[in-house]
Amino acid sequence: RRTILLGAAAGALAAPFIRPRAAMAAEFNYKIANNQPLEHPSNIRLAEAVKAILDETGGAVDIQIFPSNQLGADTDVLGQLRSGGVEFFQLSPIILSTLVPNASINGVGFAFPDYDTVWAAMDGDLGAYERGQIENAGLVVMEKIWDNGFRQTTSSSKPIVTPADYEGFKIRVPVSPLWTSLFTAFGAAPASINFAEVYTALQTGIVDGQENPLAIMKVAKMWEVQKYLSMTNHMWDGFWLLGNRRAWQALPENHQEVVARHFNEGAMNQRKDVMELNASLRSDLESEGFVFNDVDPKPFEDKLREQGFYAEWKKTYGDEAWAILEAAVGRSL
Ligand code: X2X
Repeated sequence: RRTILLGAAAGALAAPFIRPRAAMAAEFNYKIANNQPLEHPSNIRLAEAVKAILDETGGAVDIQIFPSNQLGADTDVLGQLRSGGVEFFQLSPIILSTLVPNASINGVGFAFPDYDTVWAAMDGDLGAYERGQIENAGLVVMEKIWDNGFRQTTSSSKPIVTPADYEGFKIRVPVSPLWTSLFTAFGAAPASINFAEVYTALQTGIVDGQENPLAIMKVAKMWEVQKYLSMTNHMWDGFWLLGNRRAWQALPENHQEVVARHFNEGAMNQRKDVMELNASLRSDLESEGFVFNDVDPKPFEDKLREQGFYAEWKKTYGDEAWAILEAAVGRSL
């Protein structure tokens, strides 16, 4: 059995996910990294998937999970994925846009009204479009995207009720031009900070707020450093499961099939887990101390339009991509 080195503190360095070792040395020892704590459904389903892959390949493909940014901040791990230092990586398409510009198109502000529309789009033409862009950039991507969720806004000082509440608001955003642009359009002061540093940034007051889906608020214990949780639902975000192309091509076809099948099954199960969690997360987070408020998205979308946000991003993504987005959400933006 592997030595257990699980660090108690978030950010513990290179602590491997605990899992019994294959009876025989594996032919392919691969790593998969992500930014989420072990308790997040992503890592629970990933643990199942890598175990099934190990079993079904007769011990040939042994993939170790490195959660919680143990291999580095997201933008660093993206570099490791490209060089082959890490073989697999789960990453938000919006952060991935630092390498694949049009991958972030699902993150356009207020584009998606609900999850049904999200899954039809991401399992349909919009997802296929993003995967095509990702493959053109030299990376491998699994077919099914994992859920991060609809993003909500937290603050240490005040609830966000109207767009004016964002004015001058110091908010952490993940590293991506789309996020910076969105909050700049609201007159906020966005700071690009990798997830690995968010808790500390909030604790030390470098920023007043941040935005994330409820499941992340829970596993990252955001109530310890934030007070108000405003249901802004300003974008939907997921995690593509990416692969290094050389590492992928080194796998025989029958192993590729097993790996892809279990990763995609993991995504489908993780979506259900997050959905079930969503039903209880609000009351759960309220009992942890968060003060919730609901938000009417209409004035926020109007403000973005007035600021030229949609026109600017239509130009950036191009007419073809924009048409796929509008078809996916069933309206013009
Ligand atoms: O960095 C974030 O806020 C997170 C966890 O939601 C993403 O991966 C985009």
